[in-house]
Amino acid sequence: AFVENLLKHPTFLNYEYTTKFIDDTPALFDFQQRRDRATKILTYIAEITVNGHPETEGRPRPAADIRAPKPPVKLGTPFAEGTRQILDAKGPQAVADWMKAQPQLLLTDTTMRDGHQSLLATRMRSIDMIRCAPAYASKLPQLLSVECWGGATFDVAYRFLQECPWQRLRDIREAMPNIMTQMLLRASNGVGYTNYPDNVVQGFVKQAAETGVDVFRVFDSLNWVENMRVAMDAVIAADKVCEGTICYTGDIQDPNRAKYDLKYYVAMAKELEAAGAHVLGLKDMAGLIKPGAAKQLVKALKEEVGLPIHFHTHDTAGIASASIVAAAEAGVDAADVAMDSFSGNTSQATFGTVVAALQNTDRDTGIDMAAVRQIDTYWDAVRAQYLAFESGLQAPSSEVYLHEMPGGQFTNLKAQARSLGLEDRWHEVAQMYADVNQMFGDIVKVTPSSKVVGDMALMMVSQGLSRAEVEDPKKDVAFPDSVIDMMRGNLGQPPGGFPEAIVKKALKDEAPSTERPGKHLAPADMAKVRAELEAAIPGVDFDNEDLNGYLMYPKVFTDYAQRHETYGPVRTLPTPVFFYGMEPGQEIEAEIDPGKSLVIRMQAEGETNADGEAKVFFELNGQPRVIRVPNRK
Ligand code: BTN
Ligand code: 3PY
Ligand code: ZN
Repeated sequence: AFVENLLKHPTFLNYEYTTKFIDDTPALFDFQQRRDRATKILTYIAEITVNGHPETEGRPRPAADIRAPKPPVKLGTPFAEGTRQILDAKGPQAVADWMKAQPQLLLTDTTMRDGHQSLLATRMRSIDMIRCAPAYASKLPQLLSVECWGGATFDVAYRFLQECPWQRLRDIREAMPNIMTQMLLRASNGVGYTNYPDNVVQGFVKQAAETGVDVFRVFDSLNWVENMRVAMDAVIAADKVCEGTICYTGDIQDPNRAKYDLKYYVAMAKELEAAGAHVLGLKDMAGLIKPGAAKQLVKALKEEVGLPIHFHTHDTAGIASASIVAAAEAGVDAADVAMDSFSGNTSQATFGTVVAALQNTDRDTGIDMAAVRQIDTYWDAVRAQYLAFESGLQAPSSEVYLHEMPGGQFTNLKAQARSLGLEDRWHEVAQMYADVNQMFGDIVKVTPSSKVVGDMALMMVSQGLSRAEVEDPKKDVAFPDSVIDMMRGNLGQPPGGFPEAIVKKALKDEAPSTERPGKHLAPADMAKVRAELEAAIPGVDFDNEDLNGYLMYPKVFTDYAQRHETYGPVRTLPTPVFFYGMEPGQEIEAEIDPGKSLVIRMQAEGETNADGEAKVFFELNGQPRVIRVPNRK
């Protein structure tokens, strides 16, 4: 059961011992280890109780009496077979054939990835996902997939949530064994912001497939198929579903936006089909597609390519459900939705609404609305715990047709603008983002290219620079590093290349490369990288998942591993405790060892002594414990 596995992962075990010590003193070791972990977790709670969590400081705080999220079913509830069994028994091509043979619109639930990425700055913790996974298995076995991994979640898990993303994946997989798990992979950019060597991308895909990803939605941030092949081939080699994906930008119905017209998308779809995709992804990351365009595009793609089509859009302008219904009428095979309380605005269309809209039509999803409501009741309570990460966006915004920011970036860029003191000038940032896009030649804007456009726009607004000034060959402009990197060709090539003048302005006399970036990157020397990691954090055995985390994000990973030495497995703490610590008299249970829970009661916060140390009094399984932490307030 997942409860027992919650801490089985070496990331949580290996940090605590040296192998020799176990061999010599097994019984003592068990006891020591448990005691050690308890002390670490109490240290974390004491630290947060006294000093607060840096991430929630100064942000709105949930009321003390919010409803605790209660999972709709227990682990072990029976479930029907689903898409996962098709994949395991017959392989990815059989999944694609099955998709095309279904009359109903198939659905993917994105709550655990894009939903919270787009609404809560990706801050949802694993425990809140894992607890709901059995409900998906038993109540929604007809789902095509559950998107629960990749995109920004990988980095945020280590960086801000102090958790191992691989363990999250393993636990979700185990608690939901009948529905395919799905991840978002930025092709050669992995789950990062830069182009990685081919062997790093290959190794990452292999590990993700082993740990539990079934469907890989592979896209390139400039729509360059050439730069998608390494990742796509690795997915195909792992016998998992390769969803080769088109990023949608512009407007196929607008004759003034001819760069990204119907012909362009059909040609790219054919390239992806030829590259071996099992499924064609249509990823409208900003929510720009309009219902009429969705209908026209899906119809053309269905006529011109043989792949099942999986449609992803965002509700930023409030029109995503209408676009999905239009796409369904045109024969799209599957669409992405988020559970109601994690839907709308910059997130996906609303699950229950799409189900209801198609009831009693020939695309009826067959999904039980009562199941949707039960699962949504859980998510609604989860969302309330993350009030600190709400973006403040109150309503849909047609301004997206101007700036074209991806749903996942929108809230992030707003927060960045706020931290630069530009919150009141948001509309200028939005307009500048559109201007920068044109200056760069009208490119696809999705991670990481969207971050480059965002960096440039923020720089220009904060320094009061206009597009004309930046383009003026006589004016000296200090470009952000990310812009210089993209102009060098390090993210690959957009259709038609970057405008020569802006490349020259950014690179001065340096010549850009127009070849696939991975072609020139030396393969990572895995033995050397492992040695480097082990030197950075001595005394720990790192497994292949850890190594892959380090390869994507060296500093983020080592910081995470170092904090893990101090705080232990904080992933098992309830979310309010993780972000706010405990109140005197409060009691919680936290699993500290496979199958072993601790009862932690916070008694009181004592006085801070002359050395600036605060004492926090706990009861741990009924035994008094005092933890001292520096009081930084
Ligand atoms: C995180 O890094 O945000 C997750 C958990 C670790 C936070 C602790 S709280 C005290 C100390 N100060 C920080 O900025 N991080 C750690
Ligand atoms: C990501 O790459 O994280 C995205 O969500 C792109 O839409
Ligand atoms: Zn998205």
